[in-house]
Amino acid sequence: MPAEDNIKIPGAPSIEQPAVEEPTAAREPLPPKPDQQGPEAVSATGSPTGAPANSRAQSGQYLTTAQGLRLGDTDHSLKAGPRGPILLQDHHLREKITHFDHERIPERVVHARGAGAHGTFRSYGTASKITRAGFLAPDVETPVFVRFSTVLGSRGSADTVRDTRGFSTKFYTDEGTYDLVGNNIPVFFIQDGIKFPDLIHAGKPHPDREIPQAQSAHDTFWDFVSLHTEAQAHTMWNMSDRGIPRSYRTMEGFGVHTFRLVDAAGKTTLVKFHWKPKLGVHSLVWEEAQIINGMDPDFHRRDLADAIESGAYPEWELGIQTFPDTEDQMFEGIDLLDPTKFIPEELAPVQPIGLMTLNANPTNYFAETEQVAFHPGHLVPGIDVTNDPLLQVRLFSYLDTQISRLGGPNFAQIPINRPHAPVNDMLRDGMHQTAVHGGVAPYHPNSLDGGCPFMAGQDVGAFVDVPEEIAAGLKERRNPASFDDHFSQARLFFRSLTSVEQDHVIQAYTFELGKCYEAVIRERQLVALANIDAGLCAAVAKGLGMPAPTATVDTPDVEPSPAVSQIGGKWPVAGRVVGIIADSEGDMSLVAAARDAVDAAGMVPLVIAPSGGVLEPKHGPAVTVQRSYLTARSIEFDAIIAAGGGIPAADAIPGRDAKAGEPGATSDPRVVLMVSEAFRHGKAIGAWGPGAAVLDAAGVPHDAPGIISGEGPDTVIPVVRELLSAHRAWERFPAAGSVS
Ligand code: HDE
Repeated sequence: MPAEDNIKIPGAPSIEQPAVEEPTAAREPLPPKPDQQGPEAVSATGSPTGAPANSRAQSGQYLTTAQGLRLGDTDHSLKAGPRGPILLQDHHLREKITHFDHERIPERVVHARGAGAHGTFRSYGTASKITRAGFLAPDVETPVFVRFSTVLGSRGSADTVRDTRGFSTKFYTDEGTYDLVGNNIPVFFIQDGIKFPDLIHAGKPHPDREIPQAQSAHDTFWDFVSLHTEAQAHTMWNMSDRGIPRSYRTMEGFGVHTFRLVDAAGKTTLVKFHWKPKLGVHSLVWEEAQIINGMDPDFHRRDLADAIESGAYPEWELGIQTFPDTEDQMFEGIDLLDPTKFIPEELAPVQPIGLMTLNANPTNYFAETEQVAFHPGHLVPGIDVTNDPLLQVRLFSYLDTQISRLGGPNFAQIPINRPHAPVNDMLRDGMHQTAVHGGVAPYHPNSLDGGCPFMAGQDVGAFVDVPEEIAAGLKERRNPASFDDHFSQARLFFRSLTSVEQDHVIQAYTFELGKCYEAVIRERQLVALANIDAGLCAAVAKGLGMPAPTATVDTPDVEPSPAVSQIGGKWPVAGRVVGIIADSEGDMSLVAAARDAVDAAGMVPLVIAPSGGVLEPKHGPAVTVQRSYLTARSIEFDAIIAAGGGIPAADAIPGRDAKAGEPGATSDPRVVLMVSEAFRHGKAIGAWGPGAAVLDAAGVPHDAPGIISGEGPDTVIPVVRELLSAHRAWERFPAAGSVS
């Protein structure tokens, strides 16, 4: 290192600096013992995960204690005779039980429920004009770890609740770790971080009974957001389909706050970060989401892991909206420091700057997804923060929370948190210290360790805080006047949606408020809705059986932003799940052809039959069954093909005109339920042969939108694929007729 970059103490004699190796570099932990060397790690389904060989899979020849002592018995405690008491001297028993007793760590106070994946980020280089961040230079590839999450629920709660989703990305760059800790919604409930405990206490289960779990449909949440009206815009996004994503793979991500990019000359640009999923932005419908919570609470976690394992790697483009770093930090009348506001893409287009691909599942949930520690203050040269008062509080909170969650200040040494850039800090000791630091002078300035480590200049990659001029005023607890408008962005979002999406919003408010016991809370929230949109208010009030109030504030009119709508466009169908209902009566060569065609289109075919095993047909080849009528439910499938589903002829009473489920019915009631749910949820449904009768039994008109009844897979599968690229048959949903 150049000596001139070294310590400078005014008035002190300069210290001659010999070129020495840095003695304080942390020593790597000792390598695992030969017995602990695991084979290549494999996932639960048997495929390699790509985890390192020393991932400590259970592979050694003999079981040992934590001290490496080989064990002859781990099933019986050491007792005074076979019926006698257990002896305190049983070291193995004590070690085993003590370790077990301490297996749990505190879950995250928010975002406790999550799923993670490894991947890479490749920069297009388009941002390098405005930032000196090395990982944003052209064609640089950076390893990443991403954790998606819900906010309100406990670690074991269900995935498809109505909630905001976290979208956190750790970029392991050569210049230090950069964390982009965002959400799937571009605005936030509060403008100042000091309100965060209030917001979360209101959203979490009631403190007396600890219910409801992972829900906003309860009195305390609506009490808070109806009183604290700056929360209305974010609440509106949560009540839209954004609150119930189809998959983590089909979510947008947003940095929410305005950040600052800095180029090599120190010139700054304000930016907002966006993640755009290559598969498009798609959601569940509310009834579907509720059924999933019971049928498969791990729906999103499973979807992400299955897609990665099958090679359908999810991808997102990272993009930025850029704004001049002006003195007032306003853009088109919107305060860039107000995190309850977003900037419509029509006003500031999102410019792509790189592509992220998630291509490996974690090897161990606890070690990686649970122990990963994100922090908006993990910055790299070229990216800096702004004075957004929500971001400012986050800069304190994330480091602080890890100290209780991960048991001390050394969490950066946990493998998933270790930077890929060389670390040469002067942090020492503390709980869970695993580094063996050399040297005698972990302080600065020093002469004993040769003065090392030296201070870097910007030319060798030092982080330089932007020397921002602050227009100081009074020291006071007050917001700027530009934070006062609480309703215009909720109006902007609602009026930008299509009529079908608006109907979903109306249904969501009506459901959530319908779960509130206190009439005064429902009344107060209806006033907030009146301030947002009179038609929305009237429709929700009607559903609640309450009078619609009039507006209390004069909300400014806004230009809609069609970019926020999820409807329209065609998207890749990779990884979409197609259920094929079959039974031994049908022509199995058509079922096999359908399965192969779905597979060839990059989708996942699952054959559903009366029982598991292999379907031995009357016609055609035997086909392996993936789901039985007992284990299948419509929610698992993005589209359904009915190629069977009848009750075996022997069980039906010929000629009897019976309703589904009654003796003599010709379709299994579980299949009828599956098809009628898929119909209600706007899913593509194809049918041929005996499957056509299932449509009749489910009351599905053959000519309804999104229904294709044909001769076999050749005519049906291409149409189903085309329908799936639009996600749902939107024409089947009612539109919000009563909205202004
Ligand atoms: Fe967080 N948030 N947050 N948050 N947040 C945490 O940090 C907090 C906010 C977000 O996958 C905690 O490590 C405060 C906005 C995500 O591990 C905690 C405030 C946004 C995650 C915390 C906010 C987020 C967290 C809990 C108001 C979107 C999951 C565990 C000032 C831009 C990270 C942890 C993961 C997690 C505090 C507001 C996103 C307690 C005080 C705004 C995605 O530190």
